[in-house]
Amino acid sequence: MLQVIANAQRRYFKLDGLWHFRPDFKQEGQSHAWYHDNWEQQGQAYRLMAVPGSYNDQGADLKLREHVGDVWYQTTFFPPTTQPSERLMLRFEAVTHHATVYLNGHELGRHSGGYTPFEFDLTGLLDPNRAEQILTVKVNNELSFATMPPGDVITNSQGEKKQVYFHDFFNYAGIHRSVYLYTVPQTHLADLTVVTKRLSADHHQATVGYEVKVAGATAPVQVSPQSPVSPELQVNREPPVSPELQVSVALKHKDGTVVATAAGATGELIVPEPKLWGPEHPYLYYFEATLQDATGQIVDCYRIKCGLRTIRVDGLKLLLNDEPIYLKGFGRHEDSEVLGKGHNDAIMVHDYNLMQWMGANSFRTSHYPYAREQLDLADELGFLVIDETSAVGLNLQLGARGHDYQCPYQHFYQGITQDTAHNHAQVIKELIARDKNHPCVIMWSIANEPDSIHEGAREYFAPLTQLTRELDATRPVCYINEGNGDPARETLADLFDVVCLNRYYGWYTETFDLEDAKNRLRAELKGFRDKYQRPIIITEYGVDTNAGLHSFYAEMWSEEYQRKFLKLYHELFDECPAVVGEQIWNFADFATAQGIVRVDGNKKGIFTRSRRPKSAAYDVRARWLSRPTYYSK
Ligand code: BDP
Repeated sequence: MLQVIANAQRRYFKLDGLWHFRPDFKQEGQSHAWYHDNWEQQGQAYRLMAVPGSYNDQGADLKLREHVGDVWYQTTFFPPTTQPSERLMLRFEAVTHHATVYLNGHELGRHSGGYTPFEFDLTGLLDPNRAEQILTVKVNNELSFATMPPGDVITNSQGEKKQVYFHDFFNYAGIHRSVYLYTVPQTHLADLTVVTKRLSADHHQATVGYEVKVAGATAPVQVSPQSPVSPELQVNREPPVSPELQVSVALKHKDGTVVATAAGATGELIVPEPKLWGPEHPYLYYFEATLQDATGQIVDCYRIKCGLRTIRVDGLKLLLNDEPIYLKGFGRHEDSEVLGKGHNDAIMVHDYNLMQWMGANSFRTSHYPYAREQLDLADELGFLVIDETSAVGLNLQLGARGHDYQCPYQHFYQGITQDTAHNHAQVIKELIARDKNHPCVIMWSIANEPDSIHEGAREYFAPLTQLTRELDATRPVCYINEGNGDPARETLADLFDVVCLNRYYGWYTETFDLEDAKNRLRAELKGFRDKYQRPIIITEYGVDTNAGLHSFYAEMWSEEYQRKFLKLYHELFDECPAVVGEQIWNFADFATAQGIVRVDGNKKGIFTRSRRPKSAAYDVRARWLSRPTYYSK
C-alpha cells in the first residue's frame, strides 16, 4: 500500500486534532445509532480526545482506562473540491484494534488489526446536501482467541467485561496514527515494489527489479479487504482503464541525476557503481514511476525513497551486501506517557537519537508493526529492522495478564478457530504490503514467543511461513522463540532462516544465580547451533531494573544487577560465533496490565519510560560504539 503523499497529481489533508469522543460504557452506541448524528449540533454529550493517541491515559478516568468494549470518535470535515478525474480517499494509518467507519451515518466498512493502515474510496459517497460531512468511528478493543494479538474477554462477578491477554504490554486502544483525506487521479499508480535482485561479485553493478500496479476506474482502489460497502453507498463505476497508458520508471540521485530508466509496468534496472544502503552509509535513491496517457500527458506520478541492498543468510552468518553483520540494539515499544501507543514525531526522533547515542544499529518492532514514520526514519538513519506482526501472546504457558484467569484450554492451539490463522495471515499480508519497500526492513518476524512445543504448532506455522515467503522472497523470515522452546522440544526452527531467542536465565529462572544462568544459556546456544546450523540473534534479554535503586550486592531490581547481567550475557555472546545479534529487552520501560509481577509497568528498559538512562546505558554504549556493524567473529 502506497503512503499518502502530495505532488502535482495528489493532495492530502490531515484530519488529526481534537475529535469528539464517547465511551460506550452501557453498550448503547450501536442501538442508539451514535453514528447517525452530528453530536455537537444535536447537543449530545461528548468529551474531546486527541488524535493520534491512545484514549486510555488522556481521560484521567480509571473507568475509561480499563474500559472493555466500544468507544466512539467523531469529527467533521469540509471536503476539498475534486475534479471528475480524481478520487477522494480516506486513510486511517492505525486504529486499535477494530474500527467501524461511518460517513454521514452510513457504514463505509470495517477493519480489524490495530497496527496497519486501511482506507476507503469516498468518491461519490459525500452528501452533496451538506457542506460539513460527518465522520464517525466506532473503535473496539476486545481481543479473542481469533484476533491478533489474541486474548479472552471474561465477565467478573458484577457482570463487567474484563480483558485477559497473554502479552506483556498494556492494551492501549484508540486512533493511534494519522487520519488522511487525500486525492488520487481516477486512474492512478496503486502500488510499487522495488527490490535489489542482485549485486555483481565486485559490487560494481546492482540489478533492481520493479513492479508497478495501476488501478483504474473499474479496478479495485485499495479498499480494505474487510470493508464491505453498504448497498446504499454503491457508486457507478467508470469504463475500464485505457490500454494506451504507459508506465515509465526512473532511479535518480536526490539531486535529480538519472541513474537508470525503464518503460513498462515490470522490469529491471541496471545500476552501475551503485551506492549501497547500510547502517554506516544509508544512501537513498529516488525511485519514480510515471503514468502517461497516449498523448504523453502525465496521469499520475509517485516517488519513493529506496535503498539498494541485499540481505541473506549464509551458514551461520547474516550478510548485508554480502558482508557479515552484527546487530546491536533493542526490542522496543511504541509507548510513552499520556500518548500510550499514539504516534508522535518528536518522541520518535528523540528515541532514534538515543539509540544512535547508544551505538545501536538495529531494533525489532516488538510486538506489532510500528508507525510508517518509524520505518522512514530507520531508512534515513540506517537502522536494521526486524519487522514484526501483531502475533504476540500465542502461548498460554506464559500466563494471562491482568486477571485471575482459568483458561479453558491447556495450550494455545486448542483454543484457536479457523479465523485465528486467517487473521494471522492477514496481519502478515498487511505488514508486507505496507513495508516491503523499506531497505531498513531486513527480516520479517511473523510471531513473538508462540507456543512452539505443543501439537498444532507446526501445522499452524508451516502455511504462514510459506505465505510470507511467497509474498517476499528477498528477506529472511523468523519467529521469536521463548524459553520453553529449547532445542530438544521446539518444533518450528527449521521452518525459518534465523534462530531468534528471547532468554531470561538469571531472572525468571536461575534467579540471581548468574553463573548458573551463563552455563545454561551457553549449553542452549550450542544446542541450537548444532541442531540448526543457522545464525542466532538474541532478540530479548534483560532484567527489571528500578532506576535509582542501588545495591552493594547487585541485588535484583537494582541498577547494578542490570549491569552485571548484561555484562555476563555479552561475554557469552562473544564466545559464540553463531550469535550475530543482540537486542536488549527493552529500549525503555513501558506500561503493562495490572498484575503481581510488574511494579508500574515493565522496568527492563535501558532508559526509563521518560527516557532517562539507567547506569547500564553507559556500559552498553561503550560496547556498541566499539563494535562496527560489519563484524565477523
Ligand atoms: C518476553 C516477551 C516480552 C516481555 C518480556 C518480559 O516477549 O513482551 O515483556 O518477556 O517478561 O516474554 O519482560
